[in-house]
Amino acid sequence: MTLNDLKNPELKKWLQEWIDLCTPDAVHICDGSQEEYDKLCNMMVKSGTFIKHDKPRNSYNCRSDISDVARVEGRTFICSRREADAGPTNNWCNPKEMRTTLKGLFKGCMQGRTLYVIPFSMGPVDSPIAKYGIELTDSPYVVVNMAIMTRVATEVLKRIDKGTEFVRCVHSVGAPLAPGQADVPWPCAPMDKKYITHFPETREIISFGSGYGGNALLGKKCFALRIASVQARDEGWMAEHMLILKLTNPKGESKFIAAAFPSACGKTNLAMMRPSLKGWKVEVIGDDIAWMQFDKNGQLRAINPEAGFFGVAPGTSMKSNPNAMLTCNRGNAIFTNTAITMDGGVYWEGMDKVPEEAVDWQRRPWKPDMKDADGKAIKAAHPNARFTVPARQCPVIAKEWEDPAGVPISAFLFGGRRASVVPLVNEALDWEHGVFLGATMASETTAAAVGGVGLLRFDPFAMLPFCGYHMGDYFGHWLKIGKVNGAKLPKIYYVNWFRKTPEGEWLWPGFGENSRVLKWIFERVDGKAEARTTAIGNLPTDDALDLKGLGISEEHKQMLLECDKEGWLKVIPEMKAHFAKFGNRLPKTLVRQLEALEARLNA
Ligand code: GTP
Ligand code: SPV
Ligand code: MN
Repeated sequence: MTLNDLKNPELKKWLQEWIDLCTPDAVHICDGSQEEYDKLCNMMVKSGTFIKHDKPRNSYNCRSDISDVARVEGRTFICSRREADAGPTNNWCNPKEMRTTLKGLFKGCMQGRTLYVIPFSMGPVDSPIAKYGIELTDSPYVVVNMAIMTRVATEVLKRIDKGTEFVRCVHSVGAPLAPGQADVPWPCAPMDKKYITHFPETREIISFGSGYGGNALLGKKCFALRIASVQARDEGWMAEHMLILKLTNPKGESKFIAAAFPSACGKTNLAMMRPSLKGWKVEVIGDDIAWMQFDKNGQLRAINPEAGFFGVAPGTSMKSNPNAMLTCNRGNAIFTNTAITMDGGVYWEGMDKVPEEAVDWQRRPWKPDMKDADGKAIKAAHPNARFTVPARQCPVIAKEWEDPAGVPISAFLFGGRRASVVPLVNEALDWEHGVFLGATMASETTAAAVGGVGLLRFDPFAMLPFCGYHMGDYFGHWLKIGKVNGAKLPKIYYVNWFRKTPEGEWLWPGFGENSRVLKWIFERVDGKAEARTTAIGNLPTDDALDLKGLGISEEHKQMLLECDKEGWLKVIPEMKAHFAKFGNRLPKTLVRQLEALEARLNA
């Protein structure tokens, strides 16, 4: 398709305005074909952006600029008309002011580059839960990643041209090329010129200056969470930072579970885990985002709006996450900021075999024993190095993963990185208590966003950086979901795989062993497994959790499964301060939940 084939005057006007402002050398409308993908990858090999791997097959390696390695929360803005609608957890900017700033930045920003028009669907093209978008970008890296992560198709553009609504996404790396100026492998703009902006009322995203992950692949966090959360609020559904998995017991009975963990806190790993428990099976529907609606029978159904995995590479191995490794090994992958081995393969920290030599993510020679000036080991891969792979290649992709109707959800899990206080698993007393658990979730920060790592912060529902409106109203939306007439509500659990001993060792082996917790949850949903009610919720009774063969000491088991009253009482003032931020938009129900928790702890 070419620009001349388009008939929709609004669509044409929007495209033309951006073309006129950005002044690219050429415009290319993407069709999502393999041919197009191969052509762009070859072009990037020639330009020095990509290196082709010898293995896995048809895979590429890409190293970003060292200043452009993760999401930039400090440069991310919600430009709602009223400041109060963005709420205390978002950076707000007046939309008029932001548009003026962006106009200045975008003027001529694509000089020397091609503007790609990417028509994409979030979710199976024909699903009633799916939504469409168009991303304009001057980054071929973004085009090929979007081709894996979303469904790019001419059919989508045809439907948009006929009037189907879509989210307008505009992206530039913010690095125009003067005539004759040579390009760099990873063009981007300096930090103070990066802007990841959202206009919730007009369903628009405009992103400038970064080429990395959620800053640039606009279907992901910008659309599928920040804009979609606003659409979900307005239309009565849910857009959540959740994996979706299918859990099957030894009898062959299956349940679907969705789990919200903050960035780099274990969603991809849990979604495709290989259970250590015999006879149990986990299959994946999605590893990062869930869109959910009630069907006419009151059953909550979820789709994965994405089509690929943009997974954290470090820590991924045949031992920790064999199914992610096997997905990558099938080829068609893009590795960003990993190391390259001397025989043309890929390497990152935590992979099974450490090479004697490699080229690190900053293109420097690397050896395992190398230390920096402070004596710290030099990492071969960036801690937020990622693989992009098609979901359909995953050996444990569930057969239902593209079902347009979605899969029925039986349980929600919340979780995060907590070295202390939070037990291995805790069942909410009811929906409202579950919403309280989600609203008071906290987790240690990770390398998925630029900033400090390991700092404890409240991250309600793992949505702190992703909720496109006032978080107090978002809590209210969750409470409202609980009151939908005839709704079959999922049971809610709070899990923590990241407990540590006072000496700093992991208390829980995690990964495939997390199946022991999934088993308990499966059986609780069926009303079978035993629990004891404590001040913080329902915890597994002493023998309800299957810990056979783990070799966990009694002392550690106690730590993992206890209600640490003292620890929780210490957190109460922090929870109060956290809630105070939301002012009068904090639902009273949550205030009552907090008071009730305090009373139970003091009882
Ligand atoms: P995003 O893609 O950023 O949203 O991350 P995610 O939530 O999908 O996290 P992912 O599964 O990629 O895990 C992030 C890091 O945590 C990896 O280095 C994993 O190896 C590690 N990890 C995952 N699950 C566990 C676990 O059960 N225990 C421990 N100790 N580490 C884990
Ligand atoms: C996250 O940070 O939660 C991710 C990676 O899933 S990104 O696409 O960069 O948002
Ligand atoms: Mn994520």
